[in-house]
Amino acid sequence: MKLFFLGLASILAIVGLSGCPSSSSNSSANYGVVTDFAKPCAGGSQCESERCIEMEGIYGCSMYCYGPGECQEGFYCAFESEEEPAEEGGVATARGLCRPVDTQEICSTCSNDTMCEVIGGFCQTLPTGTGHYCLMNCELDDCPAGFTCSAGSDGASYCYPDTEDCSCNMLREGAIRSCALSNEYGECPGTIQCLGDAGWTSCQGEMPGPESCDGIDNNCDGNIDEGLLGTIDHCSECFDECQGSGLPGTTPVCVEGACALDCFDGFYDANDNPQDGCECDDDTIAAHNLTDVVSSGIFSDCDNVYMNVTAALIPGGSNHTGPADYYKFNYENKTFCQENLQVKLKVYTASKAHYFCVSGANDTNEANWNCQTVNPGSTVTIKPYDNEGTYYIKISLRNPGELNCMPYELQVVES
Ligand SMILES: [Ca+2]
Ligand SMILES: [Ca+2]
Ligand SMILES: [Ca+2]
Ligand SMILES: [Ca+2]
Repeated sequence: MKLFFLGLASILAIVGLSGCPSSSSNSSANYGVVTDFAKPCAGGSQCESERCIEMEGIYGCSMYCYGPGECQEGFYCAFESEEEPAEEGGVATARGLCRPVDTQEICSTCSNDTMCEVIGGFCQTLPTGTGHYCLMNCELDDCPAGFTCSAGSDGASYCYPDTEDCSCNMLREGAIRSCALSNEYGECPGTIQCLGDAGWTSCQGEMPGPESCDGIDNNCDGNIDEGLLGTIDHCSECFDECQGSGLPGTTPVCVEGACALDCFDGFYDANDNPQDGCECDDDTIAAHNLTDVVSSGIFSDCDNVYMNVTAALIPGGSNHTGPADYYKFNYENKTFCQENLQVKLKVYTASKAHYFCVSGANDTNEANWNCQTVNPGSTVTIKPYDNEGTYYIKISLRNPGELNCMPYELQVVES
């Protein structure tokens, strides 16, 4: 056992440093049972034991002790460095002072013994580790649950935590610390909890996972459903899947949280319904400009050859109207027949208004052409002058933005 030969004056000086005035050393101290234990005090002179010590935030009168069980609940017999003077011829008796089993102070970090004074402890290292902690001395009393009395490197006996960890032991049960759970997907915060004698738990919490559309930040990068929400699989919300994938001429897109169709050239969402994609594809019968137009034939007067187009159309989507259709034909006035050249456009009732233009002979200036609106359910006939030459026809949708996938009927006749 290590003995401490500090004089009483030194002890009182330490008490004085901690704010408790020292008493005069008149040796009238009561070394036995006192009646004022834990009574608040301002100095040792107010205590029967002449010892006024810190007890969990206040100063109270303490008492001397000599072994286990002598101190009240919540206190223990902390070894004192001074021994009671021996009777004449007798042996000095090891003596302690009842000090609080202060769970905040036990196992707290320290750099010197003075920092351990509240529990009358000593600043020691643990058998494992390099930190210094306030440990109770167990020369005179038992260690609290979860602590075992064993000899330190200096030969004195100290209460070591069974967990060999001052941060978690029976006195720290329930303590919580933060930790991190990480894997290839990221790093999520978690907590570890002190289970008392069983030590710290492993890090508890959600493991990072691949981001899935669920309103949760699965990979803990601070963003919810990133890379998923706003795509065609999760457009306005999770699992709001945009229609049209795999349909001909159709690419579904999600634009600012709304599904839309990106139609290939020549394809149109003419029913404004993404379920069937860009279901309307334009015909290849007519040209889409004057340069590309191919002659539909040479007609002579009174030859009874009719141009009759029934499968061509001007497709129309809500924001994507098909191009105009152009035709041309040649007219020869051979026999001075009395018939009149006529160009007719019929628009079905279920279709939309069309715009219908026919040129004069050899007139490629569209501004000169004779144009008429053809409303649904009607037929408009344009009679160009019967001069010989090349005639042009242009057909378009009257009102861009109207939906249409209905063919028109175009005829060149004489009558
Ligand atoms: Ca995330
Ligand atoms: Ca998510
Ligand atoms: Ca459609
Ligand atoms: Ca067309």
